[in-house]
Amino acid sequence: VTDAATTGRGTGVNGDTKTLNTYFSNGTYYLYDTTKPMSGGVIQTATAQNRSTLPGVYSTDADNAWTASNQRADVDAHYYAGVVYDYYYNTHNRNSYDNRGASITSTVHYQTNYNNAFWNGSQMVYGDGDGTTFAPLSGALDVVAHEITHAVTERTAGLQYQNQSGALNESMSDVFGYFLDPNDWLLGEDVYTPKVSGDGLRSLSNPESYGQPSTMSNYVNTTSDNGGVHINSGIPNKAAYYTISSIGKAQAEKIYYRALTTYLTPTSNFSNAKSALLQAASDLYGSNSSTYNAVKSAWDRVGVN
Ligand code: ASN
Ligand code: ZN
Ligand code: CA
Repeated sequence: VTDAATTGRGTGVNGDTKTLNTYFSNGTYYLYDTTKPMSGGVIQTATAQNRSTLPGVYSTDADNAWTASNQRADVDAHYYAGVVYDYYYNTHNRNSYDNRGASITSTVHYQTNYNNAFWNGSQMVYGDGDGTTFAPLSGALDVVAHEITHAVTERTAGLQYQNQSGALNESMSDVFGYFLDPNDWLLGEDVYTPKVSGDGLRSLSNPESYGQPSTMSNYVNTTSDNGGVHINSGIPNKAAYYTISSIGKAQAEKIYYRALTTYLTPTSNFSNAKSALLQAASDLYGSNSSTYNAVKSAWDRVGVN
């Protein structure tokens, strides 16, 4: 009878305080958000307790003040999942990754010193990092947006995770990471090398600074990393940088979302992505618009025909 949606507060990975949508049941508080218009779906956050079993156990707290040091990763995974849900709902009228209000589950404290995060086809998973290469990875909004966008891509374009379609899959996650966190062109700067300031995992504006190509002439043919999906993503990422710099985020995010959900397919390559984005730009702004021409110019500049 005392079960209720509640509002708590917590401390994030980088020491910031945020308000949390929580739930009170049987004398305990949960990172369990029932406030979204998900028709039964929830945003819920669990801990793997430094083991590998997923989803692990619910993150709980006795007094709804989530301020312990080992709760920081839980706080940010939960809070940023809500931010990303709200972005897709408010900006793109999309209700969760499946557009049917599916619950969004996150697990933090995966394994020990784990320097990565991923979408496993059912949920988000975040390592704590080793403290040198990474801080707990849920502490970066762009990382959370990157991983949840993998779920959106899986349920829409379905871009196969290899070679050019895989690099496009990666790029879409980075580009939506930017749309959620547009203060810089870096991905993951809030959790990458916590002892070094000013760097990130990748850069949309300067892919070369993190070892990625930004033109087709430097495309990397490799069998590692599923055919270089985290390498050649630099090429579509640079095209996105040129596009956004030219037309602004508000138009670019509409074009990218429409291309991802309407025109891209599992086997799309870079040339197909250029066509998909141009078709989306034409639909939204006209084929004689400066917006359309900016998208074309962006892909021309990275050498995609
Ligand atoms: N963090 C990586 C990514 O989302 C995990 C992976 O390689 N799939 O791309
Ligand atoms: Zn990814
Ligand atoms: Ca960023």
